[in-house]
Amino acid sequence: MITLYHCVGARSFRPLWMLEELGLSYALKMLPFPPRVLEPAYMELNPLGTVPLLLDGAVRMTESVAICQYLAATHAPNALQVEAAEAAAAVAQGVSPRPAATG
Ligand SMILES: N[C@@H](CCC(=O)N[C@@H](CS)C(=O)NCC(=O)O)C(=O)O
Repeated sequence: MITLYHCVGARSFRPLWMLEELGLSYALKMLPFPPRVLEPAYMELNPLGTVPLLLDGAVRMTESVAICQYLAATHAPNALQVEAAEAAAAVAQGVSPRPAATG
């Protein structure tokens, strides 16, 4: 069973949207923001204190973009899956965080 820890307005919205787009069943754990202050027990689950946190069996992930790629890859085939290498490159380029300025 997939479990997603989420705060309103946080980047955890990315995997939440992905789970909905894929039509997967999951448990959603809503947390107050910031969880490290308003829900200190959460630190036992995620010492980073950040959201998202995705649990899927033995898999534990805390990076929103990587979680979306993981869901697309592991819950294939699906409409969001990318077959061709060129398309995969474009997706990876598109979802990769870019530094604000590289001088
Ligand atoms: N690099 C992570 C960022 C995770 C992150 O910093 N989440 C923020 C919300 S967007 C958070 O939980 N902040 C609360 C805190 O640091 O106490 C990602 O892209 O998913």
